[in-house]
Formats: sequence, C-alpha cells, structure tokens
Amino acid sequence: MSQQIENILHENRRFSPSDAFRRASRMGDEAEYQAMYQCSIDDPDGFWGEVARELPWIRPFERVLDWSKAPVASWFDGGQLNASAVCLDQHADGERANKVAIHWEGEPGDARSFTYRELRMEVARFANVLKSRGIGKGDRVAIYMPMIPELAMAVLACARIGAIHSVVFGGFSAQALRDRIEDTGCNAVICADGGWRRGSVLPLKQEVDKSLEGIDHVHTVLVVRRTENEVEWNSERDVWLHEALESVSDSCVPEAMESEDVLFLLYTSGSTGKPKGIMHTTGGYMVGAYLSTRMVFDLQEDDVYWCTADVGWITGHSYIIYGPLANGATIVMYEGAPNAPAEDRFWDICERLGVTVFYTAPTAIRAFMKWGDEHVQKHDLSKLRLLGTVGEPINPEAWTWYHRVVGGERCPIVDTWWQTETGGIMLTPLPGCTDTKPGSATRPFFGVDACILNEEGQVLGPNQGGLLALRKPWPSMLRGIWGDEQRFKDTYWSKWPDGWTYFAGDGARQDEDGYFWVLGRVDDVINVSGHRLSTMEVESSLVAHEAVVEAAVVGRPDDLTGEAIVAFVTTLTGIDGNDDVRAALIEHVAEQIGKLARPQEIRFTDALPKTRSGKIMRRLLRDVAAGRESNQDMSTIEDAGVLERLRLTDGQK
Ligand code: 7RM
Repeated sequence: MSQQIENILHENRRFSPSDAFRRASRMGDEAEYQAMYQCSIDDPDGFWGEVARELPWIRPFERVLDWSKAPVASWFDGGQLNASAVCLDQHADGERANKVAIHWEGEPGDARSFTYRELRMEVARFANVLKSRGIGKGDRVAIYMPMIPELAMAVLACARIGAIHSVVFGGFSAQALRDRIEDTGCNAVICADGGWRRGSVLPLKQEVDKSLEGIDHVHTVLVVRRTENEVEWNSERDVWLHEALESVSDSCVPEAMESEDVLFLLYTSGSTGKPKGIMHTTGGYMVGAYLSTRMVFDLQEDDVYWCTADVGWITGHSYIIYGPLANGATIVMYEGAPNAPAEDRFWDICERLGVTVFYTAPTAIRAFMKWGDEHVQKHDLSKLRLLGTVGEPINPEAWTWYHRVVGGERCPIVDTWWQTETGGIMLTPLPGCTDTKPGSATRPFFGVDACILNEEGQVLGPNQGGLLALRKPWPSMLRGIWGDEQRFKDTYWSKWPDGWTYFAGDGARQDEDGYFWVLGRVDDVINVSGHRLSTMEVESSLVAHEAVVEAAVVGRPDDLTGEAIVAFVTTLTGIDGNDDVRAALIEHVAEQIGKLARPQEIRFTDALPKTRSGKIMRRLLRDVAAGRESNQDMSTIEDAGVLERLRLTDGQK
C-alpha cells in the first residue's frame, strides 16, 4: 500500500468548476454545502426525513431511523411505498407523462424510446404476466438478460408486484447463474433468447437451460425474443414474453410495500466463500438513490443522462434505473460493446442523442485513451456538461485525458466511490462546488461519516494510509446477506469491537484537505475492469479441474483493466504444465464463473510458498506476479527455495 500512497502523493493539481457551471448547479455554494452536510451529520433524522418526504409514499412513515438493532438498520418504519411507482407513476400521472424516460439503442443499430407513460404501461403489462404465472410479493425472480429495455421493465415489474429481483450479469456462466438461482430459491427466471455482443449472439436462454438442470424450484422461465436464435423449449416451464403479453391488461396497481421489505438481492464477491446475496430494502434504498443521483449528477430537467454500466451490477441498479427514473430523468441505455462497429460508438451515441451527463468506468476510459483521441474528436460532444467515473481508483493520467479530450476542459468530473453494499454513492465531489483533484473521490456525500482507521480502530491523521470505515448508518445501506446474518455481521461489522462501524474492505488515506484517496482492496478481492472477483472463487474453480492439485490466485496491476488475474498452479504428478493444460484451465474458469474471471496468466510451479502453518502467502505471490522485489516478512516461510524457483519460471501467458 505504501508504494501506491507514494505515487498518488505527487498528484496535487486542482480543478474548480467554472462560474457558469457553479451558478446553474443545484449546489454551487461551498458555505451552503457545508451547512447542509453538517446538518446531515448532526441531525440525520431531520435531514433524511425531509428528503424522504419528497417521494410519493402510499402511507407516510412514522420514524426515520431505528438503529437499536445495529448493525441491522430500519429506515422509515411505518411507511409504505412502491419503487416502480416512485420511478414511473408519479411522472406518468404528472407533467413528465410525455417526457422520454428511456432512449435505447441496440448494438446492431436498432433503437426504441419510451416516454414515462409508455414505460409505465409496458411495466404494468410485464407485471401482469408475472402475476399470471403466480409470482407475487416476496417471491424471488432471477433476471439474466442483455441490456435491452425489457431488462429495465423486468426489474420494475418485479418491484411493482413486490417480487424480489436478483439480476445476474449476462457475462456470468451457467454455473455461476445456477449458484445464484439456488441460493435465492427463486421460482422464476427472466431471460432473453440472446443478446448482441460485437456482432455475435450471446446464447442466454441456452445458459439458463443448463443452469436449471436438476433444479426443481423454478416453475417459469420467461423469455424475451431479441436475437431470434434457435432455442430449446420446455413447454411446461418456458413462456415467450410476447405471447404472454397478448392476454394481459395494461394497468397494474403497484403493491404497497413496507419500507423495510426487500426490494432486491445482488450477488457480490467477498474474500471468502461463495458470492453473497446483498439485501437492499425499499424505502431507504430509494431515498438514497434518489438524492444521490440528483445531487451528484446535478440533474436538470432537460438532461440526457447516460450511465454506461450494465444493469447486472449495482451501478446499473442505482444509476441507470432507480435513481434517474425516481428523478424523472431521460436516460440512455445501450446494448453492446463500446467498439462495435467501431471505436467511436459511445461518442456517436452521445452526439446523436445529445448526452449531457456521462458516467463510466476508469477501465473504459483507459481503453478509449488507447484507441486514440480521433474517435472522440470526430464527434460534436458540446452538449456534455458533466462526467463521472466509478468502479476502481482512476489514475490521474486517465482522469486528465477524460477531462481534456472528452470533457473539452469544461466538464467537472465526479469520481464516485461506493459499493454494492452501500447501495449508493458515498464519497464524491458535488460538481458545482467541490474542487477536484485527479485520482481522489474527494469528500463524503450527505449523511456519510467516513474516516480512516487503523487495525486498532484509531482514527488516523492526514496522509496516513489505513482502512476506510463508515461510522453512521445511511438509508441505502445493505440490510444483510440473504440467508446468512452471521456472515453479514462478521464481514462488515466485526473489524472493530463496537459492532456498528462499517468496514468497507478498502485501503485509503485522507489528505491535508480532508480529501479521500481510495487505494484499493485490502482483502482477497480482485477488481478486474471494475468487476469484483474473489481470489477464492477463481482458486476453487481451478482446483476443481482434474489436472490441478493446488492453486493460488492474485491480482497484478494492469494498465487497462486495473488489475489482471494471475494464477499459480501445481499440477498432478505426471501432468506437465504445458500450453494445452493452460488453455484448458482458462476455458474451465470461463465455464465455471464467466469470461470475466479468466486468468490472464497461469504459472505452473512445483509448490506454492506457504507459512509453516500451511497458509499460502498470497501477498508474496502478488509481488512475484508484478515482477517486483518483495519487502514482505519472510520469516514464516516454510521453504524459501520455492520462491526462488518461482521467480525463475517465465511469465508466459
Ligand atoms: C460501485 C461499485 C466496490 C469496490 C470498492 C472499491 C472499488 C468503486 C471506486 C473504487 C476507487 C472509486 N461497486 N471502487 N468505486 N475504488 N475509487 N471511485 O463498483 O461492489 O462492484 O465494487 O470497487 O474497491 O470496494 S462494487
């Protein structure tokens, strides 16, 4: 960590919003911001109560926060609301009825738009199809789809009838989907026949079929027709959406949900064991998504807002669907790859649709940088006024490129730090009043009490690297891990003895201005292109292969993807670690988890470096993978020769 701290310390440029931006923004005055932030910390009930009352509650709440059962929080008790009504009905029945909610574009170039009134109708019909299959309040529904409008509709249709959605990213394999389907105990899956990705079809229905072999709790697979590829059909279980839609009504009264009813589960990787089903509930999540979208992206009525994430990740949940739609924004949704058919696809979309606010990931920015300025400069991006990033630390070089080439030096950049677990943005500039520094997520959002602690729980001073912690509950915080309350407590609330300080799993420091610099994970989580993977998951996949005895997986810094996966593998006696085995292992991991988890490099070794008590020394392997000298404590190593031999093996891919 100290090396990273060194690197970042040299970055001390500051960028201020222009006076014009400041004046037109929702929060352009530092003193007003300070007062509002202070109020959110000193009087959270007053602050969040006022924000929450801006949402259309079906029944008003009686209490803002109950933290007496910490670390399980209860927000807006007594209140009832429906997330799909927050996103749709309040606009469809009001002045935004004919405002565009979604501008969608498919990879092949087809396009569809929906006004708020149209979207509400589509969601109501979708919801009625779910009801006709006996799906209702509290049931879990897995969603495995490409980025098409029906994905947003599926999510909102579940919310409308009170079913708990669990979106699984379309890049995950059948095996990964199966693990999640089993853990949720869902009774329905919504998918598409396929999706377009760089000109070919991702066969999603086929993956669903594979994932359901031997599972008996899924009675319905609802299939959207998208790519028209051949699919197998189980007529008792499978239903075409377009056929089912023919016989349903186009209105559906939203279910009155208790504030603390679960809205969705989203699986995420941790340092140990299988992925965790992070639980988010209705009232607090919606309040958090609503306010953060409005303030961080400075939403104005005529904005055209584009977050390029996939809905399969939390960023897509909070900042494509729930937050922007709760605010009545016009959003852009795109199905395919950023370089299909050419490297300027994103900028082409920005120009044609007049995108004003653009939110993407550092890994994408680095790819654009590599592809060259000309792809950006070909297009008129003068409507852009605000840029954002999320998913991993952004290197100052990528930040300044984004600022100069995409933002024409006029757009503030919001570097937003948050997690699946936090539900919404936690550290961020407010674009009209925060001076930014490239690489820093700057300051805490309203109500966020962030600090840097050491292992003992002491607050560290300026520029001391430590652990990022949150000391106050916030409305969109996770409420638990599906089916495993103990793991919820152990993972997030047991780092320090009080039992109510949230441990984020990230290392960070605060500079002399109080700005936060997030340095990356301190646990065994690897962040590849902003996707969280645990070393454990990849290791267990590798050792499940017949040729493998033992595997250790680490992250190595990568210019493009932030981190890349490097695996150290020992093979069974008699099996030679050659290129064929290497290729087979990579394919095996892709099948078990998904392509995103494929090791970039596999190094065969006769043994792994271990402590005398038998623990694999992953930190040491991280240095080996990165090709750097190690200053790790070597006193506990069992066989120092292993390390020497490892350093000598080549790093063939
Ligand atoms: C939103 C999301 C969470 C992890 C988190 C960090 C890393 C995310 C930033 C960042 C530095 C950022 N959810 N992370 N944003 N690191 N600066 N602006 O990504 O659950 O998938 O991942 O991502 O390590 O703990 S996530």
